[in-house]
Amino acid sequence: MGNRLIVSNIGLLATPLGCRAASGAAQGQISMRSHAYLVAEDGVITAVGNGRVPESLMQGARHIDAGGNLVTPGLVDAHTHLGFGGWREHELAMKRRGVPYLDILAQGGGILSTVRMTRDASQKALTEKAGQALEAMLHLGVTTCEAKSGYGLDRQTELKQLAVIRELGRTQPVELVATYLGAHALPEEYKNRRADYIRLLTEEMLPLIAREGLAEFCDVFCETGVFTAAEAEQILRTALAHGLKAKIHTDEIDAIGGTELAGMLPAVSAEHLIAATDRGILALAQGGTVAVLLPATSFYLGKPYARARDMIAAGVPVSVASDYNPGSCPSLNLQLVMNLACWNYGMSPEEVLTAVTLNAAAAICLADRLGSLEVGKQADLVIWDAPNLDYIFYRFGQNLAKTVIKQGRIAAGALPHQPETLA
Ligand code: IZC
Ligand code: ZN
Repeated sequence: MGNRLIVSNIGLLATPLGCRAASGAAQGQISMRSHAYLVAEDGVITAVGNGRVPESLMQGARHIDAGGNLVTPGLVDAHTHLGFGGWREHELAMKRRGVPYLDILAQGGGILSTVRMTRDASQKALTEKAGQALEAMLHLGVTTCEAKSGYGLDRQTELKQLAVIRELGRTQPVELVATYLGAHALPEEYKNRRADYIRLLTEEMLPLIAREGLAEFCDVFCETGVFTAAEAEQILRTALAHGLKAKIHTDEIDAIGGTELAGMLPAVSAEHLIAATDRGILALAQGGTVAVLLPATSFYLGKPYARARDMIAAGVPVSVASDYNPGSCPSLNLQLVMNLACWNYGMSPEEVLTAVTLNAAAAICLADRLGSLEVGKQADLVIWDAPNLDYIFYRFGQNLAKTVIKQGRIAAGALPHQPETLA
């Protein structure tokens, strides 16, 4: 017999179902099973049932009593800038005076100040810092996380950032998916040589990263004063030709065509979308592109909230993610993000659950294995300190994840009840 885990006495097992992003009305249709149990063998779910666990299954199993609590899939954070040197609290006073995010960047601050600090940091220091962030995320219920580079911009530091992600993927429980974001800003040393920088990305970095398998996705910050939609298209088409998959930061501040590009390529996901137009939303629906919305960034930058309801109505699968980064969202708390999505996007708790599980998994092309609790999927789950799904949107502001299980093993948190292991 394999390595069997049984989670019994689940008050409510709430999960979306399927191996693809859920869109439209289906985003709010989740399976709610009362008095449930779940069985996993070698980290893969082999049974989900109701009532008492059959005695035959209990023999030799590791057993966790969920204490009548809510169980959901492990949370997936589909958009983070996980590894960076330093912080940017020195920008707080400027932000409070109303200096816009893009003005700070244009003055050589913002992303470019984090680039300087990341170039100066050792790989060891970056690994320790990002590792601490992942540990905090894990305790909040996050079992999988996308992580972007983009604070090196030069060859050496981008490779250092990707090496940090790779090392952490091997040494701590949160599963990581790496994204190359060399097109995050034009580095200062290329100030008057835009075309040269794009050539560095397309002719040197992307072929190298693809060849060495250092990232699965390529992302571009398509925004006023950063990269145009035409530049984003050139970079992302090159990435696709090398076998990477496409993501795009677009319509965070201004709508300059990146969302239409995302739907046309199509990109796997388009992220931010605060300023998305009707045409952009239609393009995402046509492309089957996942909208990754980042409400904590709207909160922190004092920006409007993305049009999540219009996107859902148009049939765009919506995910929500943290955007953890030192500039526009210094928080990694995905539970806070879930609450903001509920109250500021007008999404139902069921829609938000799908957004941070199945649709987030789809945004990183892992929905065949992650994002729902059903036979054949990986046993990544959270036992909450909550009796039902509404409760985690109601008791906002504190960590309600109690026990976090990654691939069939307890990765964080206390046991809800004393474990009752049968010999
Ligand atoms: O460091 O400001 N929007 N990239 C695009 C960011 C925010 C991260 C940052
Ligand atoms: Zn971002």
